[in-house]
Amino acid sequence: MALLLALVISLITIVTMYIFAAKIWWFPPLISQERAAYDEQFMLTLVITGIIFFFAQLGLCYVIFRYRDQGKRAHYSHGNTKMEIIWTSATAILFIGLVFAGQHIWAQVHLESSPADAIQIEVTGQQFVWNFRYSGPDGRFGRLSPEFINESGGNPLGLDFDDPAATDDLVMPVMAVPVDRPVEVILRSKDVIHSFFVREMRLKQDAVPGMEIRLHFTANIVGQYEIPCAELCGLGHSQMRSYLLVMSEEDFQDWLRDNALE
Ligand SMILES: [Cu+2]
Repeated sequence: MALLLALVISLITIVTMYIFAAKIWWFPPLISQERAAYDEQFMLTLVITGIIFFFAQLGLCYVIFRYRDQGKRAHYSHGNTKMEIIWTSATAILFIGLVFAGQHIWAQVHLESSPADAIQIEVTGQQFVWNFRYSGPDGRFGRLSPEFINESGGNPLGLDFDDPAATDDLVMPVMAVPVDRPVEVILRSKDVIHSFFVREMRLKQDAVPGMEIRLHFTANIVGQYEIPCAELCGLGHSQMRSYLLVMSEEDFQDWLRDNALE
C-alpha cells in the first residue's frame, strides 16, 4: 500500500512537471519586447520552485515507503529543530530574493516616467465598460466635469464642451495604438476599482477611483488583443472587456481621422 502511494505521488509529480516543461497551457506570445524581463523572472521563479517541488515530492515518497507499517510499534518523533531552522531560513532568503528581483522589474515599468514622445491615452473604467480618450489634433485633453456625464447621450466621461480643448477629444470603446511607439496610459475609474489587463503585454494595473495612474508600454506586434477587466467589479464584471488594436502608424492615423468625423 505504501509502495503504491509512493508510486502514485511520483507519477503525479512527473505529470505535473511535464505539463510545465512542455508548456502545454502557456501564456500567449509576448508583444512587447521591453516586457521580456517579466517572462524571464517568471521562468526563473518557476525553475527554482520546480526543482524544490521535485525533490520535496521525492523526499515524501521516500519517507512514505521507508516508514511504512511493518507491524512494529510506532514511536513519536519530536522532529529536528536544527533542520527546521535551516530550511525555513533558506526558503525565506530564496523567496525574499525573488521578490526583490521581481520588484526591480515592476518598478522599471511603473515608476519610470514615460518617454517624451509617448502618445497619451486616457483609459477610464466604469461598470461595465472601458472608455479610451485621445486628445485630438490639439494634443490637449479637454476639461471633464461630472455634471456633463451623459451615458446615453454619448458623453460618458463628462467632457465640458465650453473648453475649446475638449471639442476635438475622441472617446472610443476600443483602444488603438500605433506599433513600435511608446504609449502612456492615464488610468482612471469612475466608480469602483477595475483592473486594466493585457495578457500579451504582461501588463496589469488597477484603476482606482480618485486616482490618475500612469503607466507606459510599447507594442511591437500588429494585432488585436483582449483588454478584460481583471478586478471583480460587480454583476457585469465578466462582460467588461474591450480590445487593444495595434496597427501600423498609417492605419492609426486613418483610424483617428475616420473616428473623428463621426
Ligand atoms: Cu471592472
